[in-house]
Amino acid sequence: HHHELDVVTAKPKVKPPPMYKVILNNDDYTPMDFVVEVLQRFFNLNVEQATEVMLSVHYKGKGVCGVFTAEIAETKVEQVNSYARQHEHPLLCSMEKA
Ligand code: TYC
Repeated sequence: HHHELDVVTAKPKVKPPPMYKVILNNDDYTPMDFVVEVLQRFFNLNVEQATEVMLSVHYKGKGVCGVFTAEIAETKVEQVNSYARQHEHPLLCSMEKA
């Protein structure tokens, strides 16, 4: 329990935190312009970037909005799903380990 005193020879063992991809899932009903707005609002994408991600989701089934630490990713997922439900769209945001 005196490892903390080994200030000179101990190598810095700082590991990066686990990262999570925040995912948008495609559906048949959410309007494309709403998805673009969500991507701009919650992921700070410009309209061109947001349109690119939206179309990728539309054609491939899902797409990555961004990569974040666990707490930030969880908050994004909650905010997007809450916002979509408030607007009565079925848009689903989820996360998976990067
Ligand atoms: N597929 C939807 C449509 O045709 C658009 C859409 C894109 C929905 C991305 C969800 O995450 C999504 N209106």
